[in-house]
Amino acid sequence: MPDHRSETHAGSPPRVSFPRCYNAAADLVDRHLEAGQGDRVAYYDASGRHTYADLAERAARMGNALSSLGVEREQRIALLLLDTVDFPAAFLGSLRAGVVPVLLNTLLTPKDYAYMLSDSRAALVIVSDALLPKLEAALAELPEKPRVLVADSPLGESDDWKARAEYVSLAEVLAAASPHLSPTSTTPDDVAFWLYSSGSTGAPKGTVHLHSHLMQTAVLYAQGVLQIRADDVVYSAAKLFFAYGLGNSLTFPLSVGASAVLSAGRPTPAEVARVMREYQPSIFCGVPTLFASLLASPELETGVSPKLRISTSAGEALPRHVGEAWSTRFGSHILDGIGSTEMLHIFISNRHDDIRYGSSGHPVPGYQLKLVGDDGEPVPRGEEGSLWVSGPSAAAFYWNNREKSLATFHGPWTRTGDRYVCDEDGYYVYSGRADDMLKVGGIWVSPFEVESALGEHSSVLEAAVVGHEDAAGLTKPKAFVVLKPGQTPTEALEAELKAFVKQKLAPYKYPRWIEFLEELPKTATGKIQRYRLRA
Ligand code: 3UK
Repeated sequence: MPDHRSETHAGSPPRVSFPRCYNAAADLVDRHLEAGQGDRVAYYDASGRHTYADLAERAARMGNALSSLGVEREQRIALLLLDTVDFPAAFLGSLRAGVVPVLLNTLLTPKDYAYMLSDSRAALVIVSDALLPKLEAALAELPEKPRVLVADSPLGESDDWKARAEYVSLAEVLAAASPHLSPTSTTPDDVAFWLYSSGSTGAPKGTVHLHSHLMQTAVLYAQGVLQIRADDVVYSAAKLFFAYGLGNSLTFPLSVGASAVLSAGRPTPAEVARVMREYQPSIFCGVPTLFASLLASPELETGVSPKLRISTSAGEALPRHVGEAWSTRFGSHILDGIGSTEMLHIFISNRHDDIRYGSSGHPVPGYQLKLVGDDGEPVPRGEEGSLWVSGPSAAAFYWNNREKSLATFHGPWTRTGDRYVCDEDGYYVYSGRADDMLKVGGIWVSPFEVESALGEHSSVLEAAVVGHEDAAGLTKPKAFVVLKPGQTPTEALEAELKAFVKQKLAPYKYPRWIEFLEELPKTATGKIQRYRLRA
């Protein structure tokens, strides 16, 4: 497999070039074997360590097993898998065979899976044993049932499925398959995999990505900005089914021959601390809620991972105080960056030597941005606008959804639905979703800004702000607040929080009502469901 060249000419963005015949799975794995690096560790998981040579063999067996089960090139299969080495093997084996894996979020409901399986027309599902009951409930709703391959996982509670004729054991088909498989002669533009992206309205959209997109994100973001190296050990608390986790735990480490740690369980503070202690990762990837809860819990003591050199945060904006507290406590920084399922990974990010907490940083070289006003014209520097992004990893389209495709993908440009300000120094500062903005007294208020202000109060764990009608029918901010353990909601605290926000922000932005909750309603990927709070 020819090597990639990322060429940088002064003033022009880096370009990654691909040969006409290109298979991403072969590119990510075979080059390390060809370079005599087959003995290096690609993955650590509960079953042990897995070298690049092992991974190559598993992926080849997987591709052959799919063919033996009648799955053909360009057909879709669904992966409903926890983070174990079976996930990269299934993903890479599919791509190698030209089969298109559809990555399913493991936290969804049977109803969601029924929709995604019928929308994608997946010919086969590879499911972790622990998730089989949810899949079964989904399959009950489908007129045409896909084949089901079941993978053993550390979370599997029973082996009862092994006695059922309709289920095939993944371990058994892999053992029976040949360990050699030449990569299918795909092109950089061939469809490689799908991810489902859920919006605030409508059904989730199958977001179609191409073979070239993986290496684009690896070269532009991971190598260019994150500066991942062969001696790194990556631990991403964000799982592989999420575009963020797929890059962190698969594309990025494999692109340079580094190692990744996979953990099948929920990333609780205790679990994160265990992995940190046991594997000493040099790169840790999380989401803001996790960084905040790690800081608030006693599990993760200072010095737990002496090799940690950098962490990344994405999914939602990292509050400034969280980044600062983390840096102080652990002596290494968090790089906040914004990415999306549509763009596959991060396209605006902070840098090792240039971190401004409270901002997403600068565009990742290779991506172009524009901030436009309501008239569709670029806004002046310092003014808020809708963010559009252009770059070589943008999804081709949404499957089976012409209307949403047209609304999001405009030639080379992708509409993010986010509102941003580019400040005097060129830092991009997130100011909320286009669809969550509030007009208060005729002036825009970003709920996010109010949430960050509340988050800076020492009693507050997290907060969500939505628009709420007052007696006059006018929209004003309302806050839902989750207090830190040990704090009690009182009227005095409510008054204190209001005064706190008034003093931090323009006074009209303060929440007129505060409701205390045990937890915020969130999507399976951890985003606050403001529509549920509005209801
Ligand atoms: C929001 C952020 C502020 C923003 C993702 C990294 O989150 C990812 O993908 P999704 O499709 O959501 C995309 C939307 O999430 N967002 C993400 N990161 C930030 N807002 N600051 C951030 N740092 O609204 C964006 O449009 O779930 C993140 C890599 C790959 C991803 N898919």
